Amino acid sequence: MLCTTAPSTDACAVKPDIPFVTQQYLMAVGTERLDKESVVKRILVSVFAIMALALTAISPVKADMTELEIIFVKGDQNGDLVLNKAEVLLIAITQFIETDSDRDNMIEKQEIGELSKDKEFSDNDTSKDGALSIEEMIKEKLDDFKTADINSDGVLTIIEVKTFYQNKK
Ligand SMILES: [Ca+2]
Ligand SMILES: [Ca+2]
Ligand SMILES: [Ca+2]
Repeated sequence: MLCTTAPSTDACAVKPDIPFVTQQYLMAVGTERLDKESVVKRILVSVFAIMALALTAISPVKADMTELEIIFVKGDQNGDLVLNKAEVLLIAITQFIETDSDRDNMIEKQEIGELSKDKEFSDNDTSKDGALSIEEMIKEKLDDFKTADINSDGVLTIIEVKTFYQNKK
């Protein structure tokens, strides 16, 4: 078909554009494929990063990880890189059981040694009987959780945990 009308009309404007549109379509498909590949790559990279982090946590060589980071990674049961309330309480209860060597469900001063001189221990001991019960500890941890959760989204990031402990010092 010959373009006898002005180039701005449909017949003349669209027809020469077909190869260009096809080209664009192919480019778009190509780009989409690339995007999918890079998404897969990104997922793989983050999986490896998490695995490396987890391996560092259980390895006897602590590498550059602080004790806080190790507790964080170990405590992150579902591996979403944040700690929810249940995960924080599980860490706290596990620590409590490990510390309570005489199994009377109380942390006495002799069970934590030097730490009993810590302000945190006397603070936590709300009944002031010189020992810390599991209830006192859970209450304290839930209060801590609220304070540490700066953006109040119900989970703690490593940054929120670090900030909390830095402020506590
Ligand atoms: Ca988690
Ligand atoms: Ca005890
Ligand atoms: Ca948060």
